[in-house]
Amino acid sequence: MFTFNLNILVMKKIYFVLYLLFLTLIVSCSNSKKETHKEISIEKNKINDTLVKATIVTKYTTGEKVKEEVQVIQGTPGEVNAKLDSYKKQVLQEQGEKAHALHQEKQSQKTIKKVKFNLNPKSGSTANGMVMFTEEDGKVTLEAQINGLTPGTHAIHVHHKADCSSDDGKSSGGHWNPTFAPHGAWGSETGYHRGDIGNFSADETGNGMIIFSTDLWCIGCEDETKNLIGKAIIVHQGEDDLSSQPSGAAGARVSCAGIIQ
Ligand SMILES: [Cu+2]
Ligand SMILES: [Zn+2]
Repeated sequence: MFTFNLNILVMKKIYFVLYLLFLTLIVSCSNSKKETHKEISIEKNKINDTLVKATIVTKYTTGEKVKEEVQVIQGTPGEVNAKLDSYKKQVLQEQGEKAHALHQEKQSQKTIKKVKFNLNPKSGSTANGMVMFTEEDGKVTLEAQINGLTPGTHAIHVHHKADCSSDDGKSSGGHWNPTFAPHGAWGSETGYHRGDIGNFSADETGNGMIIFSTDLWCIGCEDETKNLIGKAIIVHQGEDDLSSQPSGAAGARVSCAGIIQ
């Protein structure tokens, strides 16, 4: 009965062409078969504004050639609506999945470098702990946890050589200073060593920690003014006064770790 009604009505065809903007995404991520866009033409019954036919044209470029895929959805108004809706949902879902996959790919391309090692007691101390360097997006973050210290302020630096063999830690050399700057507070206008991390404090139980980030370091890169590998971390008994040359008068070296991969 309903089909009959549709046939006798004077139908005016209205075509809508929907350019789905998000489809440009496909162009950027598919390989040889490139989908340029989709066009959806909708034929409507003028009187009660219901859908009777929908035509989906998908255009592809394969090299120089442009190809079309035509899909016609026909049926009772309810059927066309339902099919078109589910088709739109499917397209949206596919786009979402593609965008997600692209995002995941980018994420996995981002490399995070990490080195982690133990700090060992020196100069007759009990100071030990863990040091971790993480490089991400051109920035290196140092996280150090030190236990067995005397309560109060302690200096921590990057020293020249990954050699903790001597009992006093002096085998690690002086402060790492690839730019031949004076010793100082990190960021100081008058200059500072690339190893001048500074000070941190240990609580009354002798535990301390420090987190420090900079883009002036790297883990294993070519630039020797930035590369931490082959250097050492030294924790001192005393505080770095951030001015005394050549190393801030921080006293004995109580813990040492070689920065190796
Ligand atoms: Cu030092
Ligand atoms: Zn220094």
